[in-house]
Formats: sequence, structure tokens, C-alpha cells
Amino acid sequence: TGVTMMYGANASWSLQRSSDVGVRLNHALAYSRTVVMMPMRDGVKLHAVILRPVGSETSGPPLPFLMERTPYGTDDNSSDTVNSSKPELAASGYIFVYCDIRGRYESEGQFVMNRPIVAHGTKNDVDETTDTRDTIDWLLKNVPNNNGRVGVMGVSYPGFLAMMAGIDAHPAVKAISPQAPMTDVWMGDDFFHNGAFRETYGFDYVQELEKQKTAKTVESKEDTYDFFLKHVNFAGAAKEAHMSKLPTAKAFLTQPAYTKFWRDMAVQTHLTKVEVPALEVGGWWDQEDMWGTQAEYAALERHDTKHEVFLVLGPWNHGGWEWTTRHLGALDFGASTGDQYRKTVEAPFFEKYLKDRGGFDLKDTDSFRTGVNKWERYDVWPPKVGFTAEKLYLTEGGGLSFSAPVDGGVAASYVSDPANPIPYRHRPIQATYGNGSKWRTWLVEDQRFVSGRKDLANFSTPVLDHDVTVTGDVAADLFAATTGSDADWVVKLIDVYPDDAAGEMAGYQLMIADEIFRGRYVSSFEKPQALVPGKVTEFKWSLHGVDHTFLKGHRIMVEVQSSWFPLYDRNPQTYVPNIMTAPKKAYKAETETIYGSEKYPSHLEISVAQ
Ligand code: PG9
Repeated sequence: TGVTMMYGANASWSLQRSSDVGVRLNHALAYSRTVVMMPMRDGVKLHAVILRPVGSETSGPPLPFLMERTPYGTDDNSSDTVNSSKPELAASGYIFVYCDIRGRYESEGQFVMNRPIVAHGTKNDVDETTDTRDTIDWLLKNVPNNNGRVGVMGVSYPGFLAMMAGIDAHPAVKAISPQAPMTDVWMGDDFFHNGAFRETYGFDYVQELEKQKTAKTVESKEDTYDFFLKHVNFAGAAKEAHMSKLPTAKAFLTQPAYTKFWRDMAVQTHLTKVEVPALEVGGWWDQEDMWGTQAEYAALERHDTKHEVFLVLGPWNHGGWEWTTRHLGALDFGASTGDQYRKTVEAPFFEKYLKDRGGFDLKDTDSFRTGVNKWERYDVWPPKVGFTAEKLYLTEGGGLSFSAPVDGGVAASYVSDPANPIPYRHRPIQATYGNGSKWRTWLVEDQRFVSGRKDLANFSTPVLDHDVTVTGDVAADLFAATTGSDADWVVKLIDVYPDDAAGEMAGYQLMIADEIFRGRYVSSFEKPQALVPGKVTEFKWSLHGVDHTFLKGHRIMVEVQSSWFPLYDRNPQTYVPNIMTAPKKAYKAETETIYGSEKYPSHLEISVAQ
């Protein structure tokens, strides 16, 4: 029978295993369960559930620990859940430790969202690195027949916590796997992207985590598109939900720029050496923490003199590798990609570093190339050998070309009206994790539901007469002007399927890479500035990594728009110091112009297989 395991109310990556999962193993071990309270250096006690193969306390070889620290609750963990959620590792035999972090569920102390790392002067200077160290000290001393080694893994918030185990690491930590780790919630993960506020996500998640000690799913009474439009700005919506005083909501309201508060939380700045082998895992269509995996890998890779940093990027949404994942929305990858990853990479990785076993043969990067649906291995990400840097230019009349414009002028222009913002997914849009929500698959939705709108611009190549493989980082480099004094820019790289593609995929417009940039931050993320109306300005930002083949017969399309609502709050398009409290009168329709000339060549930077 299948097992459904939910981590608190945050079902974003909770495991749903059913009869199609195909991961049950005949040789599953029975696990015994112990509950402990572990004292930290400041006297606060943290709660953990320990699962180990029955009888392994007193006989058999000493076993390593495999730990997950989480804000989502640990009580549901049992012999059944460990065998279904980590079948390959459970069959091998580990001491699994599930720990409630400070202030959550049954642990004592004060919860702090994405608790920043502090200087460790006194025993009261605690953070997630010290709690991890103290937990490990306790486990090594108090849990019998352990082999003195610890692995730490987790997805999303627990992925952030897995990275914390690799900073100022306890000497017993021998391997970590941060998976979709939240890394910088202002720059590119859960709460802001390049300064654009993720209004629905911040609204729901902060209530779920900060209103009470145990998570509670936020449900919507109406289409959240209508709700957020009605309340004008985040301050209005937060007031309605009685959440304005929650610590992270207060930070949204008072510190919308990249202030010290957000910079102190950012993890990548702490990754100045490789302390332990690390397996970073992420998905091409991760709706929450796409940025973190790639940013952590990039930061660690610079210091990877011993080749101990690994990267897996697959065709997944947030945590999708924990399922079978042959399908995502309408997409069929032709094989159980989640099972493939866990069997061939994740389990052998921990077996190598925690049990000295062979079988881990990844040199650096394992990447699932979408479009042709096959795994590729690279010596480094992004790979250089075999690829050429190219520019894909946005040209007058909606063209997209590998040749730079020789004269040209305006490539496109549209009126963006904050009274009628572009929905980021099909309406009705339910609360993030609420009943009926399509949150988990929005990044693979067919973009035809918006691409005919007049308040955006699209650019397309002719039908391709050969396959085009794009591998590596994609950047948008837009030369644009607004009649207003602030503007958002969203750029989406889209694979347009032919009209005769099979079934649902006929004419499908699949986003391959996409990202938003809030115009006011063009010169500085710390100190926003008004844009000068009518002035052509260069906006450049990352759309993140891809590994995708646009097949012969398809078209490559780029779409530019100025709202993505209500995932992102509306830009009033009139500069106000704080968008969170922007008055209704500041929201004005403005004309956005994208240039495609020799002088102002708007383009995408891509890397194409030779
Ligand atoms: N994406 C979730 C999260 C992590 C860290 C901060 C805020 C949100 C999660 O799924 O855990």
C-alpha cells in the first residue's frame, strides 16, 4: 500500500508515494523508533525522532547517522515512512535522525525564520550551525553502535539546514546534500526575486510558520488574484490577515530593499571553502528554491580543489526527485527520473562517504537534458567544452534571431496596466498550498493562456530546421524604457511545440527559463532609484541554468511582460519609496518599450551545443 507523508502543513515537497512509485524494495528493513530531547549549549532542548534497524543497537556493524533537521515536524516518521521515502538508503541501514529545529513543534526555544549565522562568542550565540554541532555531539555520545559519521540531507528549508551542517562543520559530518536549499530569500528564492516581492508566497508561508508553532495551511476564500487586487498592496492584504506584526511580514513591510536584514540571511556568502563533500540537487521547474541549488554549487565549486562538490539538475519541481517523477504536468520524461537519481546518485553518494562503499561514479554534474529526455554528465556546471556562447536578439516585428540587428529601432511596445495585471497561472488561483492549488506545476503550464494578450510582447524564431540545444546559464539583456518611473520586466524563454505534436502538446508553449527584475534596482539592490521616464536603460539579469533541446519543427520564443500577478506584487509603475504601502493613486498604466537596434540590441545570452 502507498504511504502519504506530509511534513507539517507545508505540502510543497511532502512525499506522496502510491502504487505507481515503484520504489518498494523486497529487502526493506524494520526500523525501531526512539524519541529524545537533546540539550543545546544554551540549555534549550531540541526534540528528535531516531529510527534505526531493529536490533542494530546491540549487534551488527556500527551504523552512520543520516539526519534531517526541519521546521515541519518530525512525529510522523516511522519504519514505514523511512522505507517509503528513502527506500534505497533505508534498505542499506542507517540511523535516521529527524530533528525539530529550535522553536518548532516539540523543540524548545525561539523560532527564527532562516536564522542568520552569528559570531560564536558566548554559549548564547546560537544559530543553525551551532544547533547542528550540539545535536551531533549528543548523538555520538548517546546513541549506541554508531560509526562516528554523519550525513545531513533535506529539501527546501531542510535543504538550507543541510547546508548549515557544512558550515563550521562538526568533524563527524562526512557528507551533506542540500536539495533545493533556500539560500538567499531576497535575491532568488522564496520571498523576492531580484527585488520583486513574491506576494502570495510570502503571505501564505509566513502565516503558516510564524502564526503558530506547528504549520497550518492557509486556504483562500476567493481567487487570490481578486483578493490581492482588492487590497491594493501587501500592507492592505497583511492587515486583512492580521499578520502585519509577524516578524518576517514586518520585515517585508519595512525593508523591501536588500537591507542588512536580508543580506545576513544569505547563505552563499558563507561558502568560502568546501568543508565536507556536498551533493547539490535541484529542478529545472522548481517553483520555490530554484536559485539556491545553482548559487550554492557555484559558490562551493570555486573552492572545490578535492572534487567533492556535485550537482544534479533534473526535470523536477520543488523536491520532485523524491517521487518517481516520470511526469510533470503535461510533460512525460519517458522514465522514472526521480528513482533514477536516487538509485544512481543519492544513495551511492551517502554509501561512499558514510560507509566507504563503491558505486558512486559522478565526477561533477548530472544534468537531465529536457526536450530529448536524457541524462548528461559534465565536468563542471555550466559546461564549456562543446558549447558556444551565442546571443539571441529580439528584433522588430516579433523576430528572434542569432544575428545582431544592423539598424532597427523599437522591437516592441505595450501598455502595462496595474488594474489588469497578467496572471502567472490559470485563474482561479488558490492559496499556495491550499485545496485545489496548481502551484506545484505552474512553471510548466502552457503559456498560450496569456501569450495572446496585448500587454506583453513575444518574439519568435522561424520553425527550426535542426535541433538547437541550449545548455548553461541564460541571461536577459534588455534595453528598455518606460513612460513611468518604475517597471517590472519578466522574460520567459519558451519552447513552442508544433501544431501536430501529440495530444495535449500540440502547439504547447513550455517555459524553459524565466525570471523577473524590478526596475528600481537597476543600479543597486540596496538603494533603489526612480527610473527616468522615456530613458532607454539596460536591464540585465539571470534566468538561471537550462539544459534543453529545442527540437527540429519547434520554435524558440521569448516573451516579455511587466506583471506576473499575484505571485509577484504589482509594481505601481510610479516610483514610491515603499511598494508595500503604495497608495492606490500611484498605480498607473504606462507604456513599456523594448528596443532591438544596433545601438540598443536587446537579447538573451545563451550557450549552444556545437
Ligand atoms: N520553500 C519553502 C521555504 C524554505 C525556506 C524559506 C521559506 C520557504 C520550503 O518548502 O521549505
